[in-house]
Amino acid sequence: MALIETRLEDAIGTIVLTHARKHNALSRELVSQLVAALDEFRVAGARAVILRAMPGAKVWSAGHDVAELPEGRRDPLGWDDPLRNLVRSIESHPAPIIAMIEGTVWGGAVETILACDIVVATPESTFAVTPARLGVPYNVSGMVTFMSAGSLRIVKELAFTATPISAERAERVGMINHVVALDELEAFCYEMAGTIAANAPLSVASMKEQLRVLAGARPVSPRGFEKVQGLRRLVYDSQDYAEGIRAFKEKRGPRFVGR
Ligand code: LCV
Repeated sequence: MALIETRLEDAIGTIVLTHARKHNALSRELVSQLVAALDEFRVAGARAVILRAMPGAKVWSAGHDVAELPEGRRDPLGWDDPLRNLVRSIESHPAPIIAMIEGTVWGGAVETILACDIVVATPESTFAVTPARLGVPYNVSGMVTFMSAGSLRIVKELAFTATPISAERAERVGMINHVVALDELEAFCYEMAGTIAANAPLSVASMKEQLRVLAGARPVSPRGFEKVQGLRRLVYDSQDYAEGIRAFKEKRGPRFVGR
């Protein structure tokens, strides 16, 4: 079943998330379709890509498909997790990707749009970083994505509170590029995409990759990485992690006990 729509016009690729029934949850299937679409755009020589939900979407994406998260004793965000594959595909795509946002954005979908190169959102849009609400130990490269998009203080507030922030606040703190009224959003994004597409694609692609390499360069020692992985394992082996996943599935608030 198609969970996205794609088109390529004047070297501008468009991907529309169309799985509204599940609020575009980033399932393995949806992610595989997104990654395939980006591959097709790369082969076709797209010079800019717009990633959006369907017009009128109340939820842009509800984030990782919680039903596909392990219920414990396994890293929920390991290397081959769909969300990790999606973020890497976005970051390594040669053309700039503009995330065109209307509606609410949750969890791994916030990381997904922050991995995009430019984020343009309506004033009504919100962004919630939710691992703490689910009891999930977010992963190291995901934390780097957040740290590349906002100051450490802002990332801490988003991660520790797990509450949505407005597009206006996200723009004010530099996490997103523009806040644009809904009736101007599409024209604004396609005009920017056209400007990018008219520039030298090799220059743009090399600068995108340079910025990825430099932004992702973090001095973490093997011992430091192993310590972080050990801390994350304590979380995904915990009762609280199992409780967070179970509470979501049972549509109730979680009761965390700190073990
Ligand atoms: C699977 C879903 C989802 C969903 N997965 O509609 O960043 S981390 O670490 O947290 C990472 C692991 C991650 O990204 O986790 C997911 C984080 N996302 C969230 O916490 C948002 C969860 N969703 C919601 O809070 C609500 O669905 C919102 C507020 C987005 C929309 O609420 P609304 O009342 O409009 P429903 O909740 O009724 O959702 C409609 C259907 O989509 C499913 C949900 O289970 C329901 O399916 P059923 O009708 O089969 O029950 N759904 C929503 N989000 N992330 N499935």
